[in-house]
Amino acid sequence: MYSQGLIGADSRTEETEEFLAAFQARIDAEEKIEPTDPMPQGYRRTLIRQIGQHAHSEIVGMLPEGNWITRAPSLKRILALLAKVQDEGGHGLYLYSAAETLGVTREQMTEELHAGKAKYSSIFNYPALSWADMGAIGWLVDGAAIMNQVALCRCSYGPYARAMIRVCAEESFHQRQGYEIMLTLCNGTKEQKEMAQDALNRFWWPALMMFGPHDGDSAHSEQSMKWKIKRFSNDALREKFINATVPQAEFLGLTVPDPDLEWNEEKGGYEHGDINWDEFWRVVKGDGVMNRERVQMRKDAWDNGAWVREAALAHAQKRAAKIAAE
Ligand code: BYC
Repeated sequence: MYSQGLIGADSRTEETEEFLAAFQARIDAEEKIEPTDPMPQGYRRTLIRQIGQHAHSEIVGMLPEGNWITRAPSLKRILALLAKVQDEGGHGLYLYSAAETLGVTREQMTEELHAGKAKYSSIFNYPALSWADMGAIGWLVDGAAIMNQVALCRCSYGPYARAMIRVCAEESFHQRQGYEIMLTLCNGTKEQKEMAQDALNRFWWPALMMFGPHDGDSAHSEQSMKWKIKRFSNDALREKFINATVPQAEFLGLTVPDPDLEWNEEKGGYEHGDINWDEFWRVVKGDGVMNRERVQMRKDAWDNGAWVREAALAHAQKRAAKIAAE
């Protein structure tokens, strides 16, 4: 299989100082690294980890919203939500394909997710309790995802950077549909506005956690930024997100649930309260409210879909045999 060949190519390439310096020079010159280019094992491993986690986040991320499709309040809302959830499935597929160019198979990545070995975004381990959560997820979760992914469009690895361009275009539609749900609720009855405020209260802090641990606790940031996989640090993106989102909350007439949030004129940005990092690590390590249920749903979908994969394979084999016999 070609992917095995790629891994082999790395292990044959001795990582001499000259090799590493030449690779870094390509990165510094803003050249894109392509699948068949020689690359350090660490660069390959980092990308497989990050792209794999990103793909899993898209696929697991379909679950909280998928659950609301039949309960959306109008035909228009059903159509928009259905389209959004389908887009997320598509994003997962581009990302699994991008990771496959690095020599890992989709089956391996799926097995790791099901075994609880591969991570996915912490945000999807929180429940979606009300219709307003569909607004908050689109507005805040997709809003945070875009803030991170716009930077990834300039990632040094070509297939990942190119996948991100399409993903970002679709995410901006997702963000707008979420904000529009919030706007409708905030211009509605007192109960609807309270529902929107409640969703903001529950999703604000988990959305900030999506950007990852503080820079000081981020194991991979320094090397990933040197390799231009990441272009901004976790804290820098989190601050950009807060600065962009607080005025949007004000426009909705909602209160951001952070009493310490304060504009700092000097730095031209907001100061914010402490993030509950104990909660973050608990959720990342598998002990959030929804972790077990989310992984079980993915396992069930995989098992229940086995017949589809088998049928597709049998059909392809039959066609190939027919063509060969012609
Ligand atoms: N959740 O050294 P660090 C979306 C892990 S969803 C879970 O800073 P890195 C969407 C991290 O993996 C958005 N784990 O790591 C879909 C590492 O653990 P390992 C998905 C987290 O990689 C549907 C450890 O903590 N977006 O689009 O340099 C509907 C130390 O962290 C989290 C992406 O995945 C977290 N929040 O930076 C709506 C973007 N944060 O691997 C929306 C691509 C950290 O050593 N990924 N960890 O065991 C990235 O940009 C980076 O991987 C991160 C973390 C900024 C997330």
